[in-house]
Amino acid sequence: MKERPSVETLVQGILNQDRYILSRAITLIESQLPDDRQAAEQLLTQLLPHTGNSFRIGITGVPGVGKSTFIDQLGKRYIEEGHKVAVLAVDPSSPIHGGSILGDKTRMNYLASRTEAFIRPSAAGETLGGVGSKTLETLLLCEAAGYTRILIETVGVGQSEVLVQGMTDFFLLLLLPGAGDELQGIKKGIVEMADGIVIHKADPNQLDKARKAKTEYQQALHLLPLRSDQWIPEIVLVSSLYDSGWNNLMEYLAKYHTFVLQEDRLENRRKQQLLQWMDNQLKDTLWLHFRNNPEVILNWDGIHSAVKSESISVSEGVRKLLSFVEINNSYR
Ligand SMILES: Nc1nc2c(ncn2[C@@H]2O[C@H](COP(=O)(O)OP(=O)(O)O)[C@@H](O)[C@H]2O)c(=O)[nH]1
Ligand SMILES: [Mg+2]
Repeated sequence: MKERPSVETLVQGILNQDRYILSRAITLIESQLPDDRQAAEQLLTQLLPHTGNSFRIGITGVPGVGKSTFIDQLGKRYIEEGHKVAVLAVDPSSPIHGGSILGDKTRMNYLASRTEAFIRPSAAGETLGGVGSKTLETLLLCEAAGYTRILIETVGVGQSEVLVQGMTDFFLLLLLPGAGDELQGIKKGIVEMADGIVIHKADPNQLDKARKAKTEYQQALHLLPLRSDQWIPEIVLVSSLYDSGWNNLMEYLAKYHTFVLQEDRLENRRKQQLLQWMDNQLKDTLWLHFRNNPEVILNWDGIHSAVKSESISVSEGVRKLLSFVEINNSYR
């Protein structure tokens, strides 16, 4: 293992838009070692003033809907507009640096060959909040390194889409033509989270189905309560294979971007997100603190068995476990 560059070297390298240094810094962010954690925090604090200057787009949908292929196309268009594009992928079901991202890279041929693009899988942490907070920190580093479009791919499983929605400015849901929610394995609630929907793989021979799906989802969207920011999500038909629908989509994204840049909307959304992150991290930290308490560890199985065999109630089990840590008495 090569020695870690100093925080100062990392800061300078990132501000100079050095991709190698950016990679090293992300590795540091992902490290669980206490020393590294401390360095990572210093790094982030120093870079924070240089962050925030990107349009952050989250892309979700079931495996196989074509997210990676779509991102390659989207990234290409942004590069043609003069942007630098970072692609992060969050897949809590795959181990760090393993599995699906290798497959994903082969779907991102264009981006993989461009120096204006940076592709990085996001490490799976131990806790859900862990996965998300590393991705958020990685996103911030990419911004400091001059990336102006950040695309985050996430699989619509587990809670990853909630986390990714919580760190992006625009959350895009990719759906397939000709299948209802249930068939697509889309969880209830994801449609509500979306700032826009793409019916993907709307190839020429799928257009009828795609239009029908659009009508159905439009009806579903109409039933949702009006959003507090007044934005009305729309549905765009896109085929990445046939290169169609892209002008509409690019216009739509630009329209949203203009919209959020007005009246502090973006700023408010990001502030809201930050507070949410803090709460999540606090919950995770409290939970880890609790679970690592020696007495809790010692008594964990016994109390669980007691609840299972109904010799004590759930509340009593909770009370007993909490009695090992110092938590305000009002919870007991
Ligand atoms: N027919 C069609 N197939 C597509 C389109 N976009 C992607 N695909 C294919 O869908 C499959 C899954 O794509 P991928 O990008 O890996 O999906 P992901 O799992 O959501 O990231 C691949 O075989 C792609 O070639 C499209 O617009 N039309
Ligand atoms: Mg993929």
